Amino acid sequence: MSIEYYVDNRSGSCRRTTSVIKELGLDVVYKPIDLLQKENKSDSFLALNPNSMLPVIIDRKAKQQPLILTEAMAINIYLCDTYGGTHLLPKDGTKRYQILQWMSWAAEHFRQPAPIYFEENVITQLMGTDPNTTRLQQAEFMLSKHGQVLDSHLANKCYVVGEKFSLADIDLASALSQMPYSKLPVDRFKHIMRWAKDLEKNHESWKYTGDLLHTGMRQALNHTQ
Ligand SMILES: N[C@@H](CCC(=O)N[C@@H](CS)C(=O)NCC(=O)O)C(=O)O
Repeated sequence: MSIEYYVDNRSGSCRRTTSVIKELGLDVVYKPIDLLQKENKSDSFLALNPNSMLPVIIDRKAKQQPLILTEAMAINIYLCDTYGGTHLLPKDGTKRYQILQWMSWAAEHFRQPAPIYFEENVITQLMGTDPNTTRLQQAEFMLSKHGQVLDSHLANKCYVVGEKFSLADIDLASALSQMPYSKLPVDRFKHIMRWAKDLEKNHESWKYTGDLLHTGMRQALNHTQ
């Protein structure tokens, strides 16, 4: 097995895949791409992902065409199904489909406001421009609606599906990764806050990738001040 992994540790999307790589103990070849330096816009990177987005993996298996995969959700499902991640995503059974349901909901709904807060409250700061308040209002509307659904679901629960940490927790909690910088207003959802805090406390891989992200973000923001 030889997997190349294109990553920027400050990215919440990459946090999802790095956490799974750590959980599975995979020995991947890290290929750092600096998003702030626009290394994702190079011709060689665009040949891998024309969307110019991280994460990307290339899995080279003997006697097979290399598999280039983009999209954190697809990468995580592939890694779990191929390299022993049934504790994060069972191969079959109702739990698998409940986990996939929440991952899909995270992508379509719950995670949508987070990048808007990040772009308007962090990227504008780095670029020296003003936040777009209309976009922030739209993001706040989405967050109120979807946050309430997740908060109610998590009342009296430690994990999103069943009694175990899964890809569903990773995909949903990643939305909160940039909170200290983006000012994503999630604090009002007390079950979400308790669940997110406990994930950091109880899951080494999740805490590790959170620490990497915060170290990188603090360095990037200090550079601009
Ligand atoms: N849908 C993609 C989103 C990935 C994504 O938003 N990546 C960001 C970093 S968090 C990125 O690479 N942005 C660079 C760009 O937009 O050019 C996934 O889930 O993998």
